Formats: sequence, structure tokens, C-alpha cells
Amino acid sequence: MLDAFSRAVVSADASTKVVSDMGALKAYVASGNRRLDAVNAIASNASCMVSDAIAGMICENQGLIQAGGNCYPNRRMAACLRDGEIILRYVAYALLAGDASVLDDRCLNGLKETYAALGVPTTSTVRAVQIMKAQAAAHIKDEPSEALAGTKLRKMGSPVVQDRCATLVAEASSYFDRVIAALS
Ligand SMILES: CCC1=C(C)/C(=C/C2=NC(=C\c3[nH]c(/C=C4\NC(=O)[C@H](C)[C@H]4CC)c(C)c3CCC(=O)O)/C(CCC(=O)O)=C2C)NC1=O
Repeated sequence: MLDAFSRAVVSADASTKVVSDMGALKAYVASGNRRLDAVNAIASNASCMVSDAIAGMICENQGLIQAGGNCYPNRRMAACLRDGEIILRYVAYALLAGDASVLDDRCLNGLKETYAALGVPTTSTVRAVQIMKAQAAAHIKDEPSEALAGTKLRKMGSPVVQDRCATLVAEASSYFDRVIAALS
């Protein structure tokens, strides 16, 4: 598993160079507090995000919870919710580390093959991941939709920054896209 710092060391070592590309690391350090806020925005909303994403996925495809569906019976429903939680957790780790290797090595490696062997439908999994991607962007921006959330609206109260953490939203989105690409 690599993070932004060990990644810089490994790449420099591979070309027998002294660490030279300090620009990316400087940006990583400079955005450190915002990055922690972004990780916290995901971590402290995780169980709500997962249950909402899986519920939405099932709502759109109710065959999943009927006999023969891959979320039936409850044992499989539980496995699916757990997988949603695992995927979101590894995306949060990658965002914290500023590097995708932890997600690749410990979560995505072999997942497509596992799902194929178990008959887990990847299109449905991808849909749940897409919903979590949208939720994560809203939480990192701290702009949950008032229209959709109603009385459950919850704002973290992050200091308003002009770009609403656009770079961290983009980085988090890239990790969700990585999950989607690995399953597709
Ligand atoms: C740390 C990394 C890690 C990952 C990623 C992981 C995934 C993972 N998901 C599994 C099963 C499963 N995964 C699902 C998931 C779903 N079914 C659906 O219809 C939905 C589309 C989807 C939820 C979004 C289901 C239902 C099973 C059980 C399948 C079965 O036993 O028939 C299994 C088989 C063993 C088990 O049931 O625990 C693994 C290894 N395990 C790990 O240790």
C-alpha cells in the first residue's frame, strides 16, 4: 500500500533519481485539512450512504430481492450491504492516502472474478457505486440537496471555501470511477 509520500519515493527510486517532483506533495500537504474534512464527510455519513445506495439500487430493480435475485434471501442482502460498506471504506482510505493503491490491492483485486463466480450482477453493483459517488460529492461539498433531504438534511458545517473542495470531489470521484472500471 502506498500513499502520496511513499508513491513519490517509489517512483523516484524506480528511475534512480532523488525525489524531485515536490509539486504534488506540496499540494497534498497544503490541502491536508481539507482532505481530512472530506474523509470525515464520507466516514461520518457512511452507514446512511451505504443503506441509501443499496436501497436505491433495489428500488430500481426489485427482482434483486425476489427469489432468484442476488439480494435474496437475507443472507445475500446482508452480504451486499457489507460489500457496499467495504467499497466505500476503501474509497475513503484512498482519499486519505491520496493514492489508489490500497483500493486496488485490497478491495478491487479479483473482485470482478469473485462476483462472476457468485453470480453477483455487476451492473447493479455499479449502480450502487454511482449513487455513493453522487452522495460523496454532495457531502464533501457540504451541499446536500435540501429538496431531497427534507427534515433529514444534515450539514457538516465545513468552512465555506470558494471552490467547495472541487479538487477533492474530483479525486474522490476518480476512486469511485476506478471501482466501476474494475467491475465493468
Ligand atoms: C476487503 C475486500 C473484500 C471484498 C470487496 C469482498 C467481497 C465479497 N463479496 C462476496 C459475496 C457477495 N456479494 C454480494 C453483493 C451483491 N449482490 C447484489 O445483488 C448486489 C448487486 C451486490 C451488493 C451491491 C452478495 C449477495 C454476496 C453473496 C453471494 C452468495 O453467497 O451467493 C464475497 C464472497 C464471500 C462472502 O460472501 O463473504 C466476497 C469475497 N470481500 C472482501 O473481503
